[in-house]
Amino acid sequence: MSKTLVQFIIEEQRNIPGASGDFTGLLSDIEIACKHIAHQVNKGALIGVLGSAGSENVQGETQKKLDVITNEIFLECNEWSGHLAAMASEEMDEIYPIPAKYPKGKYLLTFDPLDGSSNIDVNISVGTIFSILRCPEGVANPTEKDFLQPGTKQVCAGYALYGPATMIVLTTGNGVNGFTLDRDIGEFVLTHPKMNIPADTAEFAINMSNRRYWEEPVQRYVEECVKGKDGGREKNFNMRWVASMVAEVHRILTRGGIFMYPFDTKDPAKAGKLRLMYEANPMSFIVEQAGGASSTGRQRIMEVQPTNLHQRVPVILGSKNEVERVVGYHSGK
Ligand code: P6P
Repeated sequence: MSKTLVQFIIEEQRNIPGASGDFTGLLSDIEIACKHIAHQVNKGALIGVLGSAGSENVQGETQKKLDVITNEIFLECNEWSGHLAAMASEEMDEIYPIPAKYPKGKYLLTFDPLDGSSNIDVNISVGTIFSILRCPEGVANPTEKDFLQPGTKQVCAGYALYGPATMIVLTTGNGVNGFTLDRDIGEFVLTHPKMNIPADTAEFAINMSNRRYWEEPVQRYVEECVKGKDGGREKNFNMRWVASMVAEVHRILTRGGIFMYPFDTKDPAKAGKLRLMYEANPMSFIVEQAGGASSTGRQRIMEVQPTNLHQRVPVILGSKNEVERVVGYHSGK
């Protein structure tokens, strides 16, 4: 019989000295939230959840109905059980303190409840991204600054992918494992143990319409990929762009690749498009634990010291040898 996600977490917990079961309970709550979201996403038009909510989020992006619904699901599934001291979401400007009527716990949770939601109305895969940090010792009522920890401080990172199959992929710092939702038993079961990213690839992912805004090192790297053997590379490349980071990262975990949302001058106020705390950091933890690399082009993403809950960073992640090539171009090699 396949190992369920809860069984896997409990067995993992036995490897963590002093683990209280708090962490296992938190992951179980997150799993339930992802099951509810999978249901909403899968039903889509049948239950009237597609289309715009008619509101904007803190990012200035028009919210889909499902952005709002999935954010509420994450809050409701995780606020009551006493494992968290606070939460933070892409969809909320301020942090979400645990209501006084519930016990507080020792973890902080950041999440993007529905990443790639611009795809939801056209039935393309979307996902949820989450990251778990420890609440600083002795902090009973955390504020935004308590969340501003570098990615190396994450105790867990994961995503749910709502695609042809619904999956949860996560790491607790001991490799990366993938679980597929078996709707017959209502459980996520282990289907992709010890996921690993090949060090080399012939597939790159970037939004080419931004080419004129990129810095020279990225222009050079992408040009070489496009030219392939005719441009000095030892092979020809293929290109993908799904506009759903979870789908892109999952493809890379499955068959390798490099994903880039680099710094661009399209909007000088933004260092890139992707958010550090609930997109770049969790995905970087997963990618590194699977043997890949993740950089801003100039720095390991997980070592960036956050200054703002919703700050953005350039993202270059995936197959180690290709990421290192792009980083090398940034340093003039
Ligand atoms: P663009 C989705 O909105 C997202 O945050 C990531 O999931 C995705 O990789 C990127 O933005 C797509 O951005 O500019 O191509 O629409």
